[in-house]
This record gives sequence, structure tokens and C-alpha cells, in this order.
Amino acid sequence: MQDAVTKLIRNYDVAGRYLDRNAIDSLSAYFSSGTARLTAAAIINANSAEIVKQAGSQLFAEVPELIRPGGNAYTTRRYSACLRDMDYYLRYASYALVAADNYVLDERVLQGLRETYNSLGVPIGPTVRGIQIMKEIVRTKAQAADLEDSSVIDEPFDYMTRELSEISI
Ligand SMILES: CCC1=C(C)/C(=C/C2=NC(=C\c3[nH]c(/C=C4\NC(=O)[C@H](C)[C@H]4CC)c(C)c3CCC(=O)O)/C(CCC(=O)O)=C2C)NC1=O
Repeated sequence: MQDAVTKLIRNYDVAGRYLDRNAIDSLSAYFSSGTARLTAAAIINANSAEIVKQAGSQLFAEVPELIRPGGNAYTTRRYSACLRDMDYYLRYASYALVAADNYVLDERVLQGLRETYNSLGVPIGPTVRGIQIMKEIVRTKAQAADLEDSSVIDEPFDYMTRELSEISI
């Protein structure tokens, strides 16, 4: 596990250097975005069940084949597994937001995920769409709560979709 501060300090420690101007600038950026990050995380925490449910409904409305016979989210078990996965993405996004670092996503969520999905026939495209829908819902809620800088919200969601979409060789 790592956050923006521990990562930076580790890099300077490895090089045996004092924190320089670049370090101070990136730490300032971290601390000045802190309130926005915490507000976004609080919005997610307070609305997680609703966000997952709403994103699921929207996803299945956009891609109805998923829940029809032959679809990957067809049957109650797989439908629940899909929403559970969405809940994982949302929860870990909230951790990455607070940490201002995506390491937790690599370590806990993305490692081996594409292989698992490929072996179970879980389609990546609609999963990516589901993650993006959750991002949009969180952004809308943040704007409604007058969060001035909601740009931090995109980072973890966009990171997960980028990593998941990457073409395997
Ligand atoms: C915390 C990190 C973590 C992640 C991310 C995770 C994902 C994950 N999703 C799985 C299955 C699954 N994932 C889905 C998801 C979907 N199907 C669709 O059509 C939609 C596009 C999508 C929902 C958006 C489904 C349906 C299954 C069950 C597939 C099956 O068993 O046939 C599995 C296989 C084992 C299981 O069913 O529990 C894993 C490991 N597990 C973890 O521990």
C-alpha cells in the first residue's frame, strides 16, 4: 500500500536527497487537493449502495444483452457478481482518491483481473462502461454538493478503465 506522500519520500530516501522544489510543489498539490479528495470520498461512502444500484440499472439499460439468456450477467448469481464487482471498483476508487495514488488499484484490484475476466467470459467493454457510469454519478453528486474541484474524482476511475482496456499481447 502506498500514498502520494510515502511514495515521494521513498523516492527521495532511495536517492539520499533532501526534498527539493519539485518535491515541495507536488506535496503542495497533494495537500491543496486534500479537501476535495476527502469530500469526494465522503460522498462515495455515504451513497455507495445507491451509486452501485443506479450504475447497474443504467448499464443494463444501455447493454440489455448482458442480462438476457446467454449474457454474462444473466442468472441471479452472475447479476449479483457483476454488482459486487462494481462495488469493489467504487470502494477501491475511494481509497485511491484519498491516497492520491493508484497503487492500491494495481495491488488489490487490477492484478490478474483481465485474465480472470477473460477466462470467465466477463466482457471488458461493458465493465469499463460501468466504471465510467459510476464516475459520472459521483461527479454529479460532487457538483450538487458544491465541490469546486471535482477533477480529482476522474483519476482512479479513468485509471481502472485504462488498465482494464489495455490490449493483451
Ligand atoms: C477486490 C478485487 C476483486 C475483483 C475486481 C474481483 C472480480 C471478480 N469478478 C468475478 C466474476 C464475475 N464478474 C462479473 C461481472 C460482470 N459481468 C457482466 O456481464 C458485467 C459487464 C460485469 C459487471 C459490471 C460476473 C457476472 C462474474 C461471474 C462470472 C461467472 O462466474 O460466470 C470473479 C471470479 C470469482 C467470483 O465469481 O467471485 C472475480 C475474481 N474479485 C476481487 O476480489
